[in-house]
Amino acid sequence: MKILQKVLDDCKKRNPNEPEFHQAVTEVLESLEPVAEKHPEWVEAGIFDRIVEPERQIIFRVSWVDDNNKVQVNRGFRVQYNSAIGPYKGGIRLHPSVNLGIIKFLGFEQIFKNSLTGLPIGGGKGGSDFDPKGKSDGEVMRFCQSFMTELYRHIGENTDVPAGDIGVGAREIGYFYGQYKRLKNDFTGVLTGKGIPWGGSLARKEATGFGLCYFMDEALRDIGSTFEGKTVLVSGSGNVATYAAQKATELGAKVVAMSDSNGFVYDKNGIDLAAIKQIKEVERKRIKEYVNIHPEAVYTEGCKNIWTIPCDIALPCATQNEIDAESAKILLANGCKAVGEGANMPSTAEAIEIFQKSGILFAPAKAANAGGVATSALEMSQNSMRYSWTFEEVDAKLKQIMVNIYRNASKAAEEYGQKGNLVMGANIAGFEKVAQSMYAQGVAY
Ligand code: NDP
Ligand code: 2IT
Repeated sequence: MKILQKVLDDCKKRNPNEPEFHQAVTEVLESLEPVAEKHPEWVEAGIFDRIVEPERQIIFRVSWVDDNNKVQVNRGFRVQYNSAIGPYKGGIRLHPSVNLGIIKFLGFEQIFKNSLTGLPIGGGKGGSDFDPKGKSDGEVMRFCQSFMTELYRHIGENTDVPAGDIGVGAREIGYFYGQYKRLKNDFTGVLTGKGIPWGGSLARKEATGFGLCYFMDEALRDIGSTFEGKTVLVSGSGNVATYAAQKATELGAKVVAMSDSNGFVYDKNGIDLAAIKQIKEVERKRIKEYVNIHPEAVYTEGCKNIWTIPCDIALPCATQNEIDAESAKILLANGCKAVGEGANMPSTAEAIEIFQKSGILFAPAKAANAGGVATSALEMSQNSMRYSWTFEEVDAKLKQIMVNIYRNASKAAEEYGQKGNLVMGANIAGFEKVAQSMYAQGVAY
């Protein structure tokens, strides 16, 4: 890197001790070096310096009372990263590992992902170090209400529209929405992933996982392959993992393993998704319960070794940096031919390099998992129209969006002389529209 090295160095210096944020920014800036060469006017206008700095970062106390009447304190975050092409848009993550650096990496990625969808949404992300695991519904409700009691003043249907992420599903969105409406006395599309009776979009729940498979299907066809008859590993067993596994199965693949943060199950007959949904979605229990329903399946403690199972296609759908260099090498040695990232940044930089050098199909998160936020944007459109589309209508739009993202990322890679490099293609295609918009809108003096 020549032109953008200083941008990266300054960014790291200004944001110390945020390794995930540095990782995300490094990858994007490395991809954008040829764009900086081609567009000196963007360098001159400080587009690269500006895009790595969030427009606004909100950090707040979230205090709530647990079931034993004890006061608990968590920290809430909302990073409103970039609004050049639309209102800030991105999920809320509730997980004990959440800190400002994690929310910034996610918010930064979201800028480019949201741009790739072709829909008018800016980038943002939020969350808290609250751990929903083991909490009662009442405790989760009181936490969510307290979180929204501060957040409501910073968001709005034309300002910032949060949604779900790790630890935030239909239950949490319900509690957030109820509190927002109570405080604002306003029924608007301020959150997405809402329940269907109160403004949610059909197919939003399925969208990230389905979209990942639509993207992979299109990319596989380009290299003369399909999901048909393939053995697939899906890490995680939450929202993204469940519906990725369902669509991969519908497309003719056999999903043989899934995981949670404690371990993984291997079922050589193909994972029974009804059992997974019952255990994880309905009962909120651990994936190891699966072997009580299917005694022929094998449970292994520890989630990393899921990548040691031989497969044709790997779909990491749990969390960041879940595939390291060691796992990447094992996947390749076992014959893996394609990796599609459902989670955000699930492969380390070293793992990505290993996949790319091997020449297998590698589909990066910000392109491959954009179906969730794309369908969130479709939910916003339906809310604005006060109208709703059928499941089939939303699903068809989602499919077309994923095909377009694949084609645009492939085209950008080819234009810059890196055919097949979807990491670079996605970063460039996502960036260009945002850069044009920032350039046109000028700098505030
Ligand atoms: P869920 O909370 O529904 O599921 C997360 C799954 O990943 C669970 O199985 C969880 O296990 C596992 N997991 C979470 N953290 C860790 C960890 N530190 N180590 C190992 N396993 C872990 O979240 P989602 O399915 O919504 O999100 C999964 C990924 O997809 C995230 O990276 C998210 O950012 C990304 N994503 C989500 C979108 C969405 O629409 N929801 C859209 C695009 C990307 P356990 O049950 O034990 O906690
Ligand atoms: O990472 C993501 O794209 C999400 N968690 C979904 C964000 C959204 O606004 O639907």
